[in-house]
Amino acid sequence: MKVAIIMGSTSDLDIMSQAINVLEGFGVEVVKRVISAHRTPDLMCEFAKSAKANGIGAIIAGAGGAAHVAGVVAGMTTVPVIGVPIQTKALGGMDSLLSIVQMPAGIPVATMAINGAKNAGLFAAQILALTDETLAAKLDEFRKEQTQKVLDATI
Ligand code: RP5
Repeated sequence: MKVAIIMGSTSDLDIMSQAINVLEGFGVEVVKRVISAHRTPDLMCEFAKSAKANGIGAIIAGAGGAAHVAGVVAGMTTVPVIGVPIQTKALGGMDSLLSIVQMPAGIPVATMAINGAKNAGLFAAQILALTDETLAAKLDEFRKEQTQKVLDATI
């Protein structure tokens, strides 16, 4: 299974590349697209409706401001959608967070922290790992190394 990482603008790439790096580091195939709910609504619909048939196991959607792409995509597919609110200059990303997190009952989006793209990548990997033992082993190893780094830390 693949993970799709979509974002509202190329200006989101700096943050969203953290999700790309995590997933590609685990050897997960990543489909990357700029898709805007407002600027390319037809593309967004086409992408969401074909995601499952295209072998996408999780969708990570990053956007800032009036960040609607995660929620609208979630309304058109049962592939799990993970939303990443991107920090904004005007409102610090609270606008993005509130645009993504408060979904109506029935259409869930797993909302990460503001700029939380790394955790989005890890969360998508954990979803795929439920049916992929090799990936699950890589995640276990990642956790062990992370724990060891804390244990080894000196101050
Ligand atoms: C959103 O507006 C994008 O996701 C981006 O975070 C923000 C600004 O977009 P640009 O004006 O940089 O294209 O749609």
